[in-house]
Amino acid sequence: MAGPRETQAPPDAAPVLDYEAIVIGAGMSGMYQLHRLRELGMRVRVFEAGTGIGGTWYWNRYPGARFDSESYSYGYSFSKELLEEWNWSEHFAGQPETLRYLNHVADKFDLRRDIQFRSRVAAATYQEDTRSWTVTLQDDSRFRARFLITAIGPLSAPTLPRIEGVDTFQGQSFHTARWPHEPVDFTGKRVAVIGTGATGVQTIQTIAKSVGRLSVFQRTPNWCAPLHNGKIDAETQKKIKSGYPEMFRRCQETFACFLHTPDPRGAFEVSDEEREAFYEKLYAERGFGIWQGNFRDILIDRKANATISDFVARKIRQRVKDPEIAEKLIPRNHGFGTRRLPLETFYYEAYNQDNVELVDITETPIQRITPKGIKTSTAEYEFDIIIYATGFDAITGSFNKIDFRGVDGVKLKEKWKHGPQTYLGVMVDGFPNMMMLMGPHTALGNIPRSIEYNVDWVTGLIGYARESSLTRVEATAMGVTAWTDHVKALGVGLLSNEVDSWMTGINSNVEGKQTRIVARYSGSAPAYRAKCDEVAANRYRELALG
Ligand code: NA7
Repeated sequence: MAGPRETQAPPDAAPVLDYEAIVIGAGMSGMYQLHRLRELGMRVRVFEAGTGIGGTWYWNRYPGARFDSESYSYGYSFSKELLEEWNWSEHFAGQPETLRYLNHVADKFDLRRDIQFRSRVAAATYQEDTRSWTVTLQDDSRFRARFLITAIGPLSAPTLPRIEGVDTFQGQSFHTARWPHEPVDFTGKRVAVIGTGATGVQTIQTIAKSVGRLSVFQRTPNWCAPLHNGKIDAETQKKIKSGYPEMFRRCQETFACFLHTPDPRGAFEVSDEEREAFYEKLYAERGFGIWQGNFRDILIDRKANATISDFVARKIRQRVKDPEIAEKLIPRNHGFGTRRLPLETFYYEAYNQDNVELVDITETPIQRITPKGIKTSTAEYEFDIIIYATGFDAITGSFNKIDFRGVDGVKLKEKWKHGPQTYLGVMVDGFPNMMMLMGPHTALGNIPRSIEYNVDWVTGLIGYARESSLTRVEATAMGVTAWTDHVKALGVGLLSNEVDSWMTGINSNVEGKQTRIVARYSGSAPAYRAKCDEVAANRYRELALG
């Protein structure tokens, strides 16, 4: 790689740009953005910290990592040929298969030639005189482009617990999102898992059989429901292929782009027997149906929510043999589905194994990590491996790791110190020519569906700017205030916004992330798209264009 350099704009001339656009990150959004901008004939560079493409699916190699959305609803939809030639082997593909898929996409569209790997972006600074962004990598090399697109992911800044002694452990220890590329041998090992979110659940259920002894350190139990994964046979494969147009159309219509859509009935509009039968049916079905396809009011009405929470609590009691352990696995401080629902495969049964123990750290807090293991208030445990499934500094964390500076050197971190402020979740006033993919205040849901929409919208805006010889596109302060207020208003009344989780911006391991914020757009994806479409149809009049 070239050493430090800075391209200076010759006086009275157009600035010398290294690229027309720089994209930060080569995950699913960065890859697709590159493809679309190339279609416009643009010179684009993608900077990626990892050694390969794939983002989330590159970093999260922990045992059992897999989709919770149906594989076929998760892949890219933009290429018919790609849809025809790729066969998903399971309804919910594991991480290795997903990474193979993304590498196949990168090969097919020849993406790697414009991606620079092992290149972590440290800073990005806007220059008004040249209406361009200078991106500085960690090795201090610099590149200038007119447009800057962040594709840095909402869940990509892993956090370790703030527990004394984390660095002193002498065995192997891994954060799930920084899993080694080489296989980890669990055979006969004494293993600790800290954290019982979606990641912890997948890890625990997967390694429980092969480890010598597994101790799960649980602070807050989560409501989980069965994934019901299975292989896709040849006949189903055919149906999936022929049904793609209809399936993607359906994803466009549902609230959060999943295949599942809420039942129009309220939980109390049916008899007790009907409700119970409906819950049984959902519990036996694949995927997120029990969360996204449940009665329309379970995520907004406490009493409705209590009915499904009670149902799932009974399931946990049936599945876990030791009643004391079962009670510990039942959440008390939040209702079903008000945090991201982990989907599981014999997770609860793992606790029936003799080699698996549950340590409730609300009763016996962890005091420190020791060179040999973990010390709680009542016991000292020795381990060969400690796995931190402790989650991410979500949504804004990946932004805070880069020193973004807009007009007059204003820091994005400073601007967002009381929570993110955005226009459509894509732009920020004072940060011209910068667009965010899967940033705060966008519709997340079934993420690739949202990614494709966001990327297409950003591509439309950049295409319009180029056609119209615009060199500066910026959200207005008024637009940002209006959108931020709108996003906040949408969150009112949702039970999920009254619960601590990454979705409400809480992370006990990060300074300043102890107060709930509204960082997610919680309206419907169709409503989100309608607003963005309207802005585009009105030739981006809501933006400051120049
Ligand atoms: P999550 O869902 O944020 O879960 C993190 C887990 O780690 C959760 O159980 C936390 O308990 C626990 N945790 C975090 N810090 C600590 C400390 N210091 N001590 C003990 N336990 C701790 O992250 P995931 O990676 O599972 O999932 C993130 C998303 O990725 C997921 O929703 C999917 O969309 C994909 P807590 O609940 O805070 O008490």
